[in-house]
Amino acid sequence: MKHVARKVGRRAILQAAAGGLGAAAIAASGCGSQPDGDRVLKVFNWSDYIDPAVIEDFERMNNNCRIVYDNFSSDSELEARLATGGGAYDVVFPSDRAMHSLKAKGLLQPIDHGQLARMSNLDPAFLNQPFDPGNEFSLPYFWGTVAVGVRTDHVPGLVAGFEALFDNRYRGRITMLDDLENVVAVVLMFLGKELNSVKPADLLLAKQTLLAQTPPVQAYTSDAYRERLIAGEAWVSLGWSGDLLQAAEIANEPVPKVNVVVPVTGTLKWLDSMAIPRAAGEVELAHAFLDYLLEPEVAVKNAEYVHYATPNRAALSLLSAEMRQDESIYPPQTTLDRCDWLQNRGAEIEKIEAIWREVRQ
Ligand code: N2P
Repeated sequence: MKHVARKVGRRAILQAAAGGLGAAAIAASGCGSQPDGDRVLKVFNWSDYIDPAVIEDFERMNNNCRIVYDNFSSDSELEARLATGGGAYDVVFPSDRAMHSLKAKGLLQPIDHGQLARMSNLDPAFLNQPFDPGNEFSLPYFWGTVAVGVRTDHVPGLVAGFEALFDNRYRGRITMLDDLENVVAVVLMFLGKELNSVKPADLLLAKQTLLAQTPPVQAYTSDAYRERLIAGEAWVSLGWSGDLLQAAEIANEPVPKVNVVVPVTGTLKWLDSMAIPRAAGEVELAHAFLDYLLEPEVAVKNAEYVHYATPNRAALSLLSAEMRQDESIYPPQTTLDRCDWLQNRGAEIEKIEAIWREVRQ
């Protein structure tokens, strides 16, 4: 597989992944062809979220160290794995809303800024976030939005927001993220409410809307929607911007079939970070990997592969104009002004969890 992927490039990798072989398997297979170095770096990341060539390059440039690369599909999966010590990971990629709990539970270790030569490449606008003042435990990796992927060959007319997700005409063809906070936020926005609301009346309406939507939902998934959209199995998918754009890139040859809608009325925005678990064994190599990902050429290559927005200012100026001007990746300021982050709702999160239990039972 790796052989094919290397020979014919990125599109083939994406297509191969669409054909059932996950990016994790591809990336992991990239380690096998080289004589193993002494060191193994264990990386735990969301699916379809790194250019496999970046992994291979890092291995080659670091005495043929080996990267073991696994995927998770939710923040809770990441936290559970770190809490039980499973995987013994050296580098992980939590989202903004996960940081509070990972830090509070002591699951991350401070990043030694002195071991990083390229931190200044990062846009200060993405540093020093409320979830990690001073970037003691995290560095920004990518940011993006929650968006809707639409199969235009099956869904007529213009979809402008979240409405198609709740349209009975697409019964059995809708996929939703398997992510309670993202989904409840989206329903609240669809209902014209504040996405972080914990008001009982708002949450009751959100629950009723989600329960009514359950029959038309084909699947709750945080990774397989990409393949389902490409295959035309799903017609309307709630997903993360870059994954939907990866689907569009593949599906839209030779004719456009997938459109990515970032609602101009606003949506959820998020920022994922790179972090080093408390229990990491290869701390120095982990820092070297973080620093490598901050290298502008590497960050550009990675951004062009994953189709997410880079917080790396030095990389942004090297990005192709096509990508830089793509408003599904970098929404216009007017849209961003109407977007919001998930807030840490403390114990109130139990109300959201209770809704999710009913919807997913
Ligand atoms: C990449 C998923 C992005 C994660 N497949 C959103 N936090």
